Amino acid sequence: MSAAMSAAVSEARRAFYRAIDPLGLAPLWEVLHALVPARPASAAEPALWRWQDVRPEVLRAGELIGAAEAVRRVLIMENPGLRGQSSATGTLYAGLQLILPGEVAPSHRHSQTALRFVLEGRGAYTAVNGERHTMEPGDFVITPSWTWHDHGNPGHEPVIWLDGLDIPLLRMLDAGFAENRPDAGGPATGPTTGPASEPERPEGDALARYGSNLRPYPEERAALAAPLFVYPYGRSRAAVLQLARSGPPHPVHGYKMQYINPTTGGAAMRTMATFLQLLPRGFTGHWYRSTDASVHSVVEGHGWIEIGESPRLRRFEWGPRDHFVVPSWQPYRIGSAAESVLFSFSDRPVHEALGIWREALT
Ligand code: GTQ
Repeated sequence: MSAAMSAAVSEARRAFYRAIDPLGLAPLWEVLHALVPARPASAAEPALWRWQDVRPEVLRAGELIGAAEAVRRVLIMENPGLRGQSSATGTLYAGLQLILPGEVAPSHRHSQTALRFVLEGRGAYTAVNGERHTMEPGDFVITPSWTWHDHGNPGHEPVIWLDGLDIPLLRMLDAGFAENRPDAGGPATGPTTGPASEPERPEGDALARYGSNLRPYPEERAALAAPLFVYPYGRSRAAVLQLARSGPPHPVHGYKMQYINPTTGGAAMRTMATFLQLLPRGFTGHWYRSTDASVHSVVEGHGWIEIGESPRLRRFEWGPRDHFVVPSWQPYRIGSAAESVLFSFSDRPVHEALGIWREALT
């Protein structure tokens, strides 16, 4: 085709697009390659939030707004490729929540599922459907979809934890519902004692019922989608440490374990998978990629991660309480300078439920 002919064709096509636009029609052929890409091309970017940079700002937020006024006093970790969307990845939200001594974050519930991973401080609790758990660093706590929950700090130190939620996913599905607890005072019929919910069961109840390799007999209908909502760090850490003594590391993942729902054996939550991973000192992982995007929280140790392909290869050095994101399908390899423990969460259960999860060594 001559240049003059192709100019005439493209002008005719543009006129056609303008003509069909008012009818709510658009030509597929202009966007097909982006709609049905050869491989995922995530708008999310590899990203790192250094604890030494973000911690002072989280504490500063505590001087500017109270937990009750904020409802949840959180600094959102926004992916640089998704600014303004409150998203760490295309489907996942991550934030750093602060609760100061004497504060209460009032009871509410929402269809989004939440996870907490405690970063710093002791003595604060999360209450889920009437049971409190007093949190220690490294504890992993679940708030299943549509369960009442509040947070409080009757202790003496500021407590900071990582919030992970499926907020962007539910936004994509237009499936977000939320409500505040009307009296926030415990059982619907019980006395009102202020904004903190009144415990209905003693602490440790869920752990005894579902977290001890036992289940209640005769079988009782689990009250929650995630009957075990607390995974104390001491136990999880001991498991990965023991694993590291009994065989060689996996070439990609080191010693990695997945938190499970003990009544199903599957992921601890319906939309988010959670992992605890030990890397022995001097470990260098094999290059790897998978379709689930993940958020990582360093618990102990020091190391590095390389994400992406040249010329856009990124390298982050990480240490305790640093956070980083690995977007979908970006190749990465992870290594350690010292024995390290990392917590992570991803949208993998959604991929698996839809039959679209993929992984590859690269
Ligand atoms: O604790 O319920 O970081 O609803 C964002 C939304 C925390 C929570 C967040 C929430 C919560």
